[in-house]
Amino acid sequence: MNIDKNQIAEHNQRLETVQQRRFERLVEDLPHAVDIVNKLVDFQVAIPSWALGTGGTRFGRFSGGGEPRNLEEKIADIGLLHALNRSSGAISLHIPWDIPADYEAIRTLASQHGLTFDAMNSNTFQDQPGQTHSYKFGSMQHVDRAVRKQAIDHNIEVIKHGIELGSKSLTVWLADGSSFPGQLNFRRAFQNTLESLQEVYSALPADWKIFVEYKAFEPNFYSTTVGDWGQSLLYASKLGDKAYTLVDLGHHLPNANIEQIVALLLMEGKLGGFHFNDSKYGDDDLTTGSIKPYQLFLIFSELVEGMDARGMDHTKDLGWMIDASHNLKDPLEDLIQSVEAILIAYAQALLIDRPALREAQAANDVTRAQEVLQLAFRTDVRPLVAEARLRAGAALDPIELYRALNVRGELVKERGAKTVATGL
Ligand code: RM4
Ligand code: MN
Ligand code: MN
Repeated sequence: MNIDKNQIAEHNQRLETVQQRRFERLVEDLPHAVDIVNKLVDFQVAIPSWALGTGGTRFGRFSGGGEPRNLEEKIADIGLLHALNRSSGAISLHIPWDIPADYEAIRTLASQHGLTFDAMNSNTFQDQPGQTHSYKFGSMQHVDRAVRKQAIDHNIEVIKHGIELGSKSLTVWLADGSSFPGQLNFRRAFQNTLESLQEVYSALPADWKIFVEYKAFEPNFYSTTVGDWGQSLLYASKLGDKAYTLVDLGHHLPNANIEQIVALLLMEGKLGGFHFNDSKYGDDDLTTGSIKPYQLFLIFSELVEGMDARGMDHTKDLGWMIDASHNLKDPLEDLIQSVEAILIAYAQALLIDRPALREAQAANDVTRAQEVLQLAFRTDVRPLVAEARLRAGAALDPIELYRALNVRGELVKERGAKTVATGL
């Protein structure tokens, strides 16, 4: 199925008067509103190929039907999303779930939908059919050099697929760790992992980045070999200039101050990428902004402040990606909501009166500092985000249009009710 420009135009026509009124009212109080809208138009968030099917839990999986059966259909789904919001212009692939059979055809298909290829993801957390060595006891950390070598070779193969597609980065998330005290020698595990990553690093093209993603626990529950931002930063620093830390919002211990982590990584020039999602407990992979929108805003506040302090380009200098996959909502509706939440938090962060905040901080005026932040957070910026969509040729209300066009119903008709996308 395709969504054409006329369908979007008709939908927008119906909602435009109300939007105009809301936008104009907001502009009266916000002199920089148009600058913010322009920044929102430019901001793109990559969609992970594995978020297009209904995510399972370890207790079950309830497919909503019409799930993409192959890479082509995953691209088509993100194409629909991008047509609706014009903010999802990239796809992030996971290998071997998404090995392209024909690079040229896949590149063409993606560009027809206005999509580029964001970070490539390797997978050494599952054993694949026919694989020589098992990753049961880890991959890059493994005590056996042959297993490590297999994991290294896999990552190099992922880079090769990425080169063919025009990707510029590799994200490495390792499930490596231990579940029982005594199982691992921590130093040995770290050294093995570092050496393995070094071999992968030396296969990176000059204009590529490698993102080292950390996670506090799961699937291992006693130790994780890239367990937190400190460990990730150690690896990234030892690897070199092309290596960065990747922050996945769901990968921290409860109540971690993620905004502070982000600020310091940016200060060190070592924040590379971001996986957005939300969570109550662990790596819940819930819709971004659904549980802790204030935290998301505070994170964006540090992102904007830290990027501006280094003169970074908001759209290009960090890898922005959603990493969510849960089991209740229609995945496309979930992604529309996540992208919207990200743009709202970004817009609110852009609204913060920075000079006033700096002044309050310098004067130890704690009350005022909170007022400045919360004034931005409590501003309803949805008309700005909607305006950005309108100007970019997207739908004013993407979920409404998605439902009005019965996109899921059409996908079920095309693909069947029992299709299961590759992924978790
Ligand atoms: C992990 C991590 C990775 C993702 C896998 C599927 O928890 O978030 O980024 O590639 O899940
Ligand atoms: Mn992730
Ligand atoms: Mn995760």
